[in-house]
Amino acid sequence: IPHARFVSPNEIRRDFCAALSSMYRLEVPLYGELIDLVNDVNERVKERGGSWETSARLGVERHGAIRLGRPSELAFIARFFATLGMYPVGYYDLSTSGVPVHATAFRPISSSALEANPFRVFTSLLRPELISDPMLRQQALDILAKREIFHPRVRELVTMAERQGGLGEDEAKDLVQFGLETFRWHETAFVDQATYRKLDQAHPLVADIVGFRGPHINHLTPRVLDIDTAQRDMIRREIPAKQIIEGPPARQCPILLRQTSFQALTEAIRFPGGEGLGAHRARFGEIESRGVALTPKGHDLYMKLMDELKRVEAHIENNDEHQANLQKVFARFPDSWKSLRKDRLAYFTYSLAFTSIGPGTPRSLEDLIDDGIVTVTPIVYEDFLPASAAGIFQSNLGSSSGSRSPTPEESSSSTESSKVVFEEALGQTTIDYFELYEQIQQKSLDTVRRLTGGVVP
Ligand code: OOG
Ligand code: NI
Repeated sequence: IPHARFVSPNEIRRDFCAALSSMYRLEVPLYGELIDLVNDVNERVKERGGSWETSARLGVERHGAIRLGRPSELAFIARFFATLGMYPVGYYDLSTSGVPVHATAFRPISSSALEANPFRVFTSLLRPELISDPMLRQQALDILAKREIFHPRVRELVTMAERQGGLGEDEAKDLVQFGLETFRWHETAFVDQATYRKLDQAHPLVADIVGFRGPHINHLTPRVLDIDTAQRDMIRREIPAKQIIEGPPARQCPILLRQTSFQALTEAIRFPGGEGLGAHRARFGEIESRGVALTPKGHDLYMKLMDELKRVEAHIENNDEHQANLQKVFARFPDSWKSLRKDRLAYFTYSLAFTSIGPGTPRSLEDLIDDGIVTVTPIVYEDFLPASAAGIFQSNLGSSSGSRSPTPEESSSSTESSKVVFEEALGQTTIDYFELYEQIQQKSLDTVRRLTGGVVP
């Protein structure tokens, strides 16, 4: 039991997320516009009573993304996020899509922490071995070795939190305030103009990571209840939206994650020593709608149908056509909560609708559900989709040139071995999200079983 004088990690996370949102609103005014648009759509959806999921967390729910350069930066940010109750879930290898990074998502993991505030940060780490020019690779490593992305007070507070098991009120406030520094935008590059150009030619992402003194937050995504309407609203308001909504189609029973974004802004940057102006594209806006978490079996079906879609359409720019194609292909993915549950394609929690059930109660779980005694609730997908992430990266970066994708041999064996490298940098293993959903489902079943006297199989 944590000491009473400590602020709960849920509270620190909530405060940090709110502070980050305020900072980003000032940095990127278009983000504020997007938030207004999303709130507007969510209100309309709630009015027509048409959402499967309307929990209190909706209005404050955000995910962000940062890109780190050095293994030691990843190791420390893991400790920082732990003080906010966020842990590394999932491993995403983006090199298979030609993006020279791999990643995890820091997020809360228990149902109660997710309900308190589900803030997540998609955190990438540069893979310098994918910079093909060895001279430039070495130069990038030398530059990264010289930077310090954390405020000294943050280092102090994280160490203190680990030692004493938490932070007091003033310390938690400082952690939020000085923690923001790592996520802040710097208009002045960390490198001279010629170096910036070389890094940018290798890959725009390399310039974004190595060229600056910190891993500025590059987007902060709210959750929207009707992403198709939101996409149309973006276009109507002349927000430069990405063409295609990534992920599965609209459904009666939404699955996984659908995302769209507005393209990265071209921002003026300066170089040290007043060397003149440059332009950089990093920061963008994104919105997402979340559905039910799928089991490995459900994920496999999802991947299979997405592969089939690729055969139907090679490259598509028209979202209406794309959505129509998706609808056709996904007709084979069951679209009722009952079938998703019975086919074990998705995860659910089970709870008792009444505090006690009388004698003569039906005995099977299915009977209890049919009689309304046990309530079934879909578990929200809290994670990311590598293919969508790659699509978002690419739509914001233009084409890559000097960085290379792994060769096929590297690729097949590389995801497992690069995961080991990533986890070594992280200082811990990443958590398997299927296991988390499975545990949440199982725990709820155990409780129902206990409350019904163990009659439920
Ligand atoms: C991260 C992109 C991944 C998502 O929602 O899939 C992501 C990045 O561009 O750094 O945020
Ligand atoms: Ni995102």
